[in-house]
Amino acid sequence: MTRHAEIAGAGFAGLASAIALCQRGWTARVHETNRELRAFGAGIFIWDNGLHVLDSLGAYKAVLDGAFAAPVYETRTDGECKSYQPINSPGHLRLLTMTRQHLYQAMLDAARRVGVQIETDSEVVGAGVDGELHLASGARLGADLVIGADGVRSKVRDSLGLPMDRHRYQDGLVRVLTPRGPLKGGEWDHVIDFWATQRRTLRILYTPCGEDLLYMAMMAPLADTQAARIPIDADIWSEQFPQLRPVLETLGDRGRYDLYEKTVLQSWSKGKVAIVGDSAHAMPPTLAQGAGCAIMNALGLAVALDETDTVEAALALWQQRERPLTDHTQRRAAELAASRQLASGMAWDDVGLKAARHLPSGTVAQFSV
Ligand code: FAD
Ligand code: 5PR
Repeated sequence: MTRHAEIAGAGFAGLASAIALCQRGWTARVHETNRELRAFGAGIFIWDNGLHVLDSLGAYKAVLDGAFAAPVYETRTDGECKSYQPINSPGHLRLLTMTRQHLYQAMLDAARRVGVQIETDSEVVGAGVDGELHLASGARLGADLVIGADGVRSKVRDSLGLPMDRHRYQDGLVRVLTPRGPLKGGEWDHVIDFWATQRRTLRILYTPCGEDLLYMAMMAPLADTQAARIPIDADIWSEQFPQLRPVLETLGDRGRYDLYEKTVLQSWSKGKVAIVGDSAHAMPPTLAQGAGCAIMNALGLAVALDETDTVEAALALWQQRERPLTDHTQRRAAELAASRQLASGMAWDDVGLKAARHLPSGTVAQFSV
């Protein structure tokens, strides 16, 4: 008997879940509330662990083709080098940067190849623990497994009344993509985490995403209404980061500000419903592992379903096996967000890199290409 999953949300978690299930003989239908399938205009970092998952999902080759592999990740605070980490060379961790749309398209293509069904303009309002997905249209869809991959404001999660802690932080990021302009070659091919702590604390995570595109994650406290504003005030930011003025002046009204937040669920499942990705474990982006953990756990869920006789047993095994690493990563990301310790080059220790070094369930050490 073919088993069937109904999935809320065609983000990274929903697509990864659907692909991994279809690869294992399930059918899967994903419901996306938006009319169009696309990711918003920012960049994203994917560490080794996430790359392994993408390989297992059949999306790695397409991701590699068009992603950027910076040779170095630096932290510079008030002009002083705080860390200088080689990446992407033999003996070092891999950390690719790309646009969200690039990653998303590679996953969408992989999903279509394995027969994932995607319904756009299909809003989910909740779920039933016996395996039902509830749509805004009134439809109730039965399934062997329901997955809530509907992001940080998950309606599936909330409809189940799963106990949850939510935390918001003082800082957030304006994220923006822009042409690299004159900032190319040499040090401008590095990822550079620029911090300025004099007068006001601001930060720009300067991230090449390819030959021509630059991603900037611009951190400002929510309370700094001048810096957290869109359109970006090129003068305020250039005063702290004069080297970046040529690109800061090109931003126009682009960018989106999101506050750091964290949600911790008591359980990632109830009955035949699993909660995957940000809906289960949103975390501050300080370790760049939100999507990495989301797709690891999506794959891990399909692996657990393969190893057990019932969905309930699989959900228990899945959480027991996968949750400790995500909890660890979320805790460390939260500490870094609250303390601003990244300004002293603090992320590159065994604690911070534990997820990046992990070989996820359902993956093999050797990449296929
Ligand atoms: P989402 O990406 O939020 O997807 C949820 C999907 O569900 C969306 O398509 C949404 O439209 C849909 N949806 C929502 N509600 C409904 C509904 N009711 N019915 C139907 N569909 C619905 N992670 C990294 O790994 N690396 C990074 O560099 C990184 N940088 C980040 C920077 C910032 C500032 C932030 C805030 C996060 C960052 N992350 C990063 C985290 C990463 O973006 C998230 O962890 C990841 O997007 C989670 O994927 P998801 O599929 O769980 O949720
Ligand atoms: N580090 C990385 C990152 O992508 C972000 C942060 C830290 C690699 C956000 O994009 O602190 O926000 C951060």
